[in-house]
Amino acid sequence: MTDLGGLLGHRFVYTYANGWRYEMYVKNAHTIDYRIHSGMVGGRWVKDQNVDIVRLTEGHFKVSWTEPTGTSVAVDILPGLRRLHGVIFFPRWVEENPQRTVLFQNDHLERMAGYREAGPTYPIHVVSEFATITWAELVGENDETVIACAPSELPAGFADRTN
Ligand code: FER
Repeated sequence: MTDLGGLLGHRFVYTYANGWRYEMYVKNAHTIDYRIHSGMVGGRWVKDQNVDIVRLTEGHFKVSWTEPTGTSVAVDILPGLRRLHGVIFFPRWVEENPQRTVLFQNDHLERMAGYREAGPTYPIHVVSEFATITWAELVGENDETVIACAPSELPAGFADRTN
């Protein structure tokens, strides 16, 4: 179950059933870059997030990680079905002040660590949602140009494809 061929180097744009739109670039077997186009923390973007990636079975992958903010995420991706399911575990301080995390996180890692330590962490706000993948493409691994600007600059067509 170690063949990540259908996932590595791919860019996915997807919309959760609650309307939140995300973009994930699977940069390599242990790293993602991403942008959040809309939702509770729309406008947020991150490069070089360390993640755990496994293939559960043919065409079904799982990507899991914990952010510097303390937010944890587990995403099941089924590229062939254009289907995805994500569970996001938000610390209490993010739910209370989501705008604190809406930035290019790489430039503010110490600030995020400070917020994480200050909390409060609990109760965790759990968001479990299915999503439809509206854009999937193979761009290749370790390409720094794929996620290189803030989410507002996403070309409109990326969000509209459904097949
Ligand atoms: C996703 C769900 C949540 C995702 C990223 C997050 C890149 C990150 C959340 C956060 O840190 O606020 O599908 O994909």
